[in-house]
Amino acid sequence: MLDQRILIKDTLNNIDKEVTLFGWVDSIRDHGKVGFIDLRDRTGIIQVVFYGKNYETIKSLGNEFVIKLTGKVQKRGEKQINEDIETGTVEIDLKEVEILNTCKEMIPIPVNSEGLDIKEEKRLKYRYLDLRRTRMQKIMRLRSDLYKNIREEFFKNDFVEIETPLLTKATKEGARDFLVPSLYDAGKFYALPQSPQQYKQLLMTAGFENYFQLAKCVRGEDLRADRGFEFTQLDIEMSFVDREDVLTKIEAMVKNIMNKMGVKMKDNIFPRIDYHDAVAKYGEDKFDLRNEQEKKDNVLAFAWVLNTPMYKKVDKEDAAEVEDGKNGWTFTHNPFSVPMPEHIGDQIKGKNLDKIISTQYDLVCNGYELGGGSIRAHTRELLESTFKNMGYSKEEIEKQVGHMLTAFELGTPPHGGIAFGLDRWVMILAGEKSLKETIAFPMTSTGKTAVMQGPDTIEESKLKEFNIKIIEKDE
Ligand code: AMO
Repeated sequence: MLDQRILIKDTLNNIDKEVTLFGWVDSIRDHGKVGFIDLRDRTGIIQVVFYGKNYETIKSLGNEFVIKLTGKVQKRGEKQINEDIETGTVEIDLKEVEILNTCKEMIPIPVNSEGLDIKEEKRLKYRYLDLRRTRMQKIMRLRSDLYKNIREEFFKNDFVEIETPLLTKATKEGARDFLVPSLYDAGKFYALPQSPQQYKQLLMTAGFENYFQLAKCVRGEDLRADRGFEFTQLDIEMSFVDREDVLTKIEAMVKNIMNKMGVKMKDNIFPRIDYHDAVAKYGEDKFDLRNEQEKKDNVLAFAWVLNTPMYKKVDKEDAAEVEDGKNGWTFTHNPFSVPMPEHIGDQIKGKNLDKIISTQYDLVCNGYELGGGSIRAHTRELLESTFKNMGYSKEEIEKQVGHMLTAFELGTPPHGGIAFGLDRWVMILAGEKSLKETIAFPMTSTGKTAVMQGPDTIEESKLKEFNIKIIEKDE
């Protein structure tokens, strides 16, 4: 099949030649003796003209039929040129057409529009159709391009890509866990990773020094336009670095990736803003530094937010925080962070918790928190002190992070890292307002999976296998 095929974009190099094209019927305009089919493939759209030939087949065609056709590529007359499509200077004089598959007349959602006015439920139920639209095709390809450029940049800088488990134990990132019952250890549960935080630190213990991963993360937190249960991080960790090393190195790599993708950035050097100044000036620790024109041009304005407090008072409304902070104090970002060197004394003594400043750095872009990270605890004393400061007993610390403490006593180098939200990054690059526009099969706003309608009930026999009993939920 494929050896006969040329792509629509290549018709321009085949003028006056007979070609074979495969694709979908984007639209048909039938004027009786003469008519037009707009044919679409992954590279574009082309106009096909028919003059009565093959009329029986053409009459039975509908939008989104899958067809194979042959015909001659011919130049259009001056007046017929269509500036809106790349192949607008040519058209195909149809010779033969073959139907490879049909499409029901009442297609559930139109695919030749932007799609933003269609109900979310419908778009996600028929996501495979929704993804056919040009806008979604562009975003998915943009995402793929970002991944490619990230990988190239990290490999160039001597990083190694390593995968970490999906079925694991609870990881503390401040949200609630998604649990998976064990089939082989009845009554026990795996937790899906909120991030690969602990594993990436253990990879530093393991001596890899420069690690990255495009990692799936899962968190039970309130859904918002820029937050999903499931998302992807560009996760990074490096050994023998301090805060300045990470900021310098990561900033250079982010700029290289953006430059390669032809993205305009507001600043050559990303501004660094103190957390307290940001909150005083913008009301929160994320902000948009662009002016109106830069917003129209989709310029990216990156900025670092530094010197965030290490601890905060527990928000009693937040179930995860209540669980994490036993004595009313909890971590602001990550319990594995360390304070700035001048605050380590207070940290170890458990003094002035409200004044301890963390090594945490966040990278803000166009009003969103794009990434965050820190220098980590790499000794038993440092990690234990954080948990002690949140009111944990020795036994509780051991149960929570005993495995990390063990590793820290076996030659763990000083290290630090960062993670970026890749869905958010694509969303910003594409100028979209919702993460869902950047994910092939996202969940609905109420947490239902696209197309397949999960979560689902399971049969009684399966429950038995897992040793699980469903009880009525207390209101
Ligand atoms: P943090 O929790 O800040 O850090 O996450 C890093 C980045 O991941 C993105 N992100 C999300 N994107 C979509 N939906 C969500 N629910 C969601 N939650 C987070 C954001 C955020 O900036 N382990 C640390 C990183 C580190 O310290 O190295 C962590 O996960 O863009």
